[in-house]
Amino acid sequence: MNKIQPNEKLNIHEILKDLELYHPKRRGWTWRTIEPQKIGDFTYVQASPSLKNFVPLPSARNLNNIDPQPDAVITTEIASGRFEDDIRRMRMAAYHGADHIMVIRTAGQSHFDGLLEGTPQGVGGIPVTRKQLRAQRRALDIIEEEVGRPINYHSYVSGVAGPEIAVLFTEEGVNGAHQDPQYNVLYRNINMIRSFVDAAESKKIMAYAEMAQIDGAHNANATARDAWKVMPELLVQHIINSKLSEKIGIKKSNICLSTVPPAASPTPDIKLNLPYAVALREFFSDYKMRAQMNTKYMDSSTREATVTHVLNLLISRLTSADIQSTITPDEGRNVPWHIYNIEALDTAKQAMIGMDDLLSMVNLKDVGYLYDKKREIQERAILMMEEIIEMGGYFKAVEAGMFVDSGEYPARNDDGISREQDGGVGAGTVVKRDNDYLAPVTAHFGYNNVEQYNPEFVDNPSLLIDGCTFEKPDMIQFIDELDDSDNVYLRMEKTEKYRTGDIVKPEVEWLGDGTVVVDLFFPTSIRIAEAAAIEAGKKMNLLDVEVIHKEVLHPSEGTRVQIKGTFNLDIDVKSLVLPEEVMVHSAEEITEYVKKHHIKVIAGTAGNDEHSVGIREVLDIKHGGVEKYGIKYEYLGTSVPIEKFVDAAIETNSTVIMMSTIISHDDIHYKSMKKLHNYAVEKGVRDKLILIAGGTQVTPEIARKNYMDQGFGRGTKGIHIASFILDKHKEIYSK
Ligand code: Z97
Repeated sequence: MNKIQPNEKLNIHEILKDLELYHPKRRGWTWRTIEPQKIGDFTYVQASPSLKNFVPLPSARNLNNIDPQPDAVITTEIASGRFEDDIRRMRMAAYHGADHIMVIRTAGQSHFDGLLEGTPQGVGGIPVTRKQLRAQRRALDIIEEEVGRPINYHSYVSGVAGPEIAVLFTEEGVNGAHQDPQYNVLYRNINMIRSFVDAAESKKIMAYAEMAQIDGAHNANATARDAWKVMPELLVQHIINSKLSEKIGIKKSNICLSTVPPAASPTPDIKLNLPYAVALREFFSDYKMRAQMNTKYMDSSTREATVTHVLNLLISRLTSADIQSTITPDEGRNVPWHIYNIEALDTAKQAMIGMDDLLSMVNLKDVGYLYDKKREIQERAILMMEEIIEMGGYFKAVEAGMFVDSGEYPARNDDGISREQDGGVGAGTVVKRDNDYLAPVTAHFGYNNVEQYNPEFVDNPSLLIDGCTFEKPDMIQFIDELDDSDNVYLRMEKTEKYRTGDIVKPEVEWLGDGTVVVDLFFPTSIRIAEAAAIEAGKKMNLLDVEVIHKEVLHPSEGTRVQIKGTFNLDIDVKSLVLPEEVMVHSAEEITEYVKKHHIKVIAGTAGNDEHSVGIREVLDIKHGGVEKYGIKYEYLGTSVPIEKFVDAAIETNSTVIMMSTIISHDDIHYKSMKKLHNYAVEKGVRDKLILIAGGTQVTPEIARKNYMDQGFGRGTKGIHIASFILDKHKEIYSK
């Protein structure tokens, strides 16, 4: 199973088969190929080659479905708790332009002093295990082949089993990882000495495997009370982790700073975030930037989160981003809605392509506010570094609560996170290596007395045993499952009927979960609207109804509420009546037919409707309208009285009426159709005329119910209408 067609589903059973024999085909991180692209009429400068298979942005429909790709690697975080479901999501994400897929680990895994095996279900993430990694990396091999671009697979080298995880990742072809001992110390309360010793070992391994490393400084601005005040500290945290990584041997081009614009509007976003971004890029110009959006000020509104994301993307384009992360409002809502992952990927792609080559048109000023503010942030960071050195170093500074304090350095609020040197998880577990210590393994940090056996193997101790698992993957012990009540096979058995696509059910978190979201508006206050929304959900027969978002439109006039609930019924695909597929004839066939028959069209926009773009697109030759196939038309313009269509058809001896109806309030579009038909009947010409109605809100079946020969909705092209005219003309005139 190496290749797959877009119209085939990934077979998860196949991916899980013979996993013990699978080994990753490469190690290390891959950047996009960055080169200008000429696509259609446009040249893109900050760009990379298009994909083989993709889903373009919705409006690319009007641009020959082009899908220009920006230069930055684009990230999505996928971790629903069931890795088997996430594999399908990775494929969707790749089609939308993701080439960096980060798997969040299950809550609590960082406090496990060892590796997990098997495939248990996770909470708020995935239990990262060898089997889970293998299955996903194997699936990504297939997916990357399909989209034609390498996909970087990523997770976290953190917690008390950091080095073990780093070894596992190297063995299993994980391409990137977060690694920052400060994260362990501050947010996971893991002992600081243990964290830094483990970091040295982990980073050495990551350097060997050429993984990209992302640090954890951004967690300070997600944790601090006033995120914009921690800007100096963020620089300090970046300095500590990147210098440490570099000294241990990670190459600079694989050291990625996790940069997050610390503020979000309604603060004056760009005035705070741009100087920070410039300060950061200037200090760390040797390294890469992993730009992530701000989650601190993200609420449950997807709209608001998207605007924050776009403003963050503007910063990325005004400065730089080598990896552009997308996290979704899910981090605000804490619900894994996969659809929002895809939306966020599209947001990044759309905004980055939209702001292509911005800096060839605008300059960042190097005098005035931007310069002064940037300089101030840098000076504060240097002062903080100096104070840390004076205090006796990093450990002392952490003990003194220097980090994540809500005062802007040098101001202090004395509410920073403080940890004891001899406290935390794993305290007292670091022991000095004996003089004859020896570990015959590749990429091992620190003292290793290889000389005692063979001085020639100092640089590669594993030669002492003829190679370790890094060189000889067959030595890896693959453990399949350890828990026979919590594993992928049991989960898949329960959802098997949904796997082929013959039975479907709405899905959000897991296959077959039946979860739906409903948007409701009530003309009342927020308290009443919330209760009313839950009641409405129940009356829709949804189970487990919960409000996930609410927004006041006016304190008494109205509230918008979003609920989620479970729709607990299966839909048998065989029982569905599918709308007929629109058949199209070849251009040659239509042109030949039109040459031999008298076909003339009367066209215009009906009633009091002034929209003309849509109808012109299906008429004009330059948009590929019916004219392209030799069909002649008379265009009556906009706001055409219904009777006039028929009168003009009679007058000009026309055979077809194409009536455009864009406005749909009060179903005026369908009312106009009925009127058109009735008037044609009244005039005695209905049998000879082909009546067609089109518009963005027109549904073909409803148009036919309203006596049209055919209706055409959004996405219609000239060829669809011309093909229909051909068929209908044949039917009427060959009688
Ligand atoms: C991001 N959205 O992309 P555990 N190490 C570091 C981290 O920042 C994190 C972990 C480990 C975020 C991801 C926050 N970051 C979420 C430097 C997590 C995760 O497995 O939860 O212990 O570690 O950065």
